[in-house]
Parts: sequence; C-alpha cells; structure tokens
Amino acid sequence: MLRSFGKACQSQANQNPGKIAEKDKPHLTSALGPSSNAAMSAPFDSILRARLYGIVDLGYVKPEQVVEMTRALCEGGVDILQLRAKRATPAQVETLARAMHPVTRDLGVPLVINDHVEVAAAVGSEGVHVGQDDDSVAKARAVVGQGIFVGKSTHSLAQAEAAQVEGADYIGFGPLYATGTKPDYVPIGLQDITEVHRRVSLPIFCIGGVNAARAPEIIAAGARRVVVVSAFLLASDVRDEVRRLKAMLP
Ligand code: TZP
Ligand code: MG
Repeated sequence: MLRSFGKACQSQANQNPGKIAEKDKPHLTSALGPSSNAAMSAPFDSILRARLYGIVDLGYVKPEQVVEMTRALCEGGVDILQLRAKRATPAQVETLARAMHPVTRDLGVPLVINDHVEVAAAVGSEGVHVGQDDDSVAKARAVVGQGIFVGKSTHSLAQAEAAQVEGADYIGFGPLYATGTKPDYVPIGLQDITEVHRRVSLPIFCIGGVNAARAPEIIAAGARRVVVVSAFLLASDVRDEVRRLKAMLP
C-alpha cells in the first residue's frame, strides 16, 4: 500500500519552550524568535508517523547500486530515506537523488537530501538534513521553501534543544555508539535519551550504531524512532533486516 506525504499542522511542536532550563538555553535564535517556532515550522505528517529512518550512504553503496538499495529499503519498510554522499559533488548528488526519487515516491517514502539544500530544492525532495556545521535551519528553509521539511543532527541535549528553538522539523540524536559511518564523533551513550524526549517535543531519531541486537536496550532507554545505516546496507537480505528491526520498534 502506498503511503502519502500529507502535510498537516501538528500540535506537538514546542508547546512549552519554557521547559528549557535557563542555564541550557541555546544561543541560537531564529529571526522570528522562539515563540514563532510552532507556527512557522510545523512538521509534516510523514515525519510525525515515522519510526524507522534509513540512509543510502555512498560510503557503503556504489552509485550503480543506489536504485536497487533504495527499492530494498523502501520495500522492507523504512518510513523515511536519506541520501548521504559525503564525497560526491553537488551534481553527483543531484544525479543520485533524481534516480532515487521516482522509487521513493512510488513507494510513498519521503526522500531527504543530506547537506545539499540546493539539490533538495532542485529535485523537490520531501526533506533536507543539515548538521551542526552546515547551513542553519533558517537558511536551509529559505532555500528549500516551506514545503520541504528540515532535519538537524544533534549530539547533545543542548544541541537538541537548540535545534528545536531554531525551528527544525525533526532531529537526529547521537551517535549513541561508536560507528564507522561517522567515525570522528564521540558516542553519547544511551543515558540522555529519556531526557531529550522530555525536553524536546520534535520527532527524535536516535542514531549511531543502531542494529537489531542493540534495539532492545535502545528502546528500553526511551527511544521511539531510530536511524539505521550500516546494519541495513551491509545486511545479506536488506528487506528482511528492515522488517526485523521495524517489528521491534514500539
Ligand atoms: N550521524 C550520527 S551517527 C551517524 C550519523 C549520520 C551514522 C550512523 O550510521 P550507523 O552505520 O547506523 O552507525
Ligand atoms: Mg552535514
């Protein structure tokens, strides 16, 4: 059955910015101020429903395998799919995105472009994802417009709160464990997962070293949504692995 990308005003976003402790208040401010966040950056239906986020990472997948991997991940049941190609040029990312998009669209899975906001705008992907060192959420949104959701990587409670104030539609939170997919980052462990859900009302996707063996402890620590990269891309049967992990999520 096809899933839709329907967009709806959501009621969860930033209902209580006062929850943020004074001492932890981020230095980032959106042009419109934190209180306008909920009205201006309502996340989309598809993100609110999403539990399992896959990434086609060109560190693991050859360009000629991208379309088949996209199909396998989507048919297995990922709810969102990102294209991440750290060493590719914008033109190469755009070519890959244009190859993936008909597949993701047919299967009702929102496509997110990592880093390249201009590519997301050109291709008309459903989302774009920025990191701490990339464009701000406001700048990304200025490029892609209001119709494309903007996600942000966060690596601490303070960054997660800042991303919410900044107007992100969802956040990644991690890496939970050390991972070869993002080797330069210190793992943050599981101990802040419950607290980040208390402080941040956006959809939170826990990321970094997530696999089926670890899923029970990650879920027990409070995670409701996860991102899985290498455990899917290196699986002998990608569809089966996606189904297996999805069945474990709450
Ligand atoms: N951001 C934080 S960890 C990570 C990213 C992109 C990589 C996660 O990959 P894996 O293979 O699931 O550990
Ligand atoms: Mg980035």
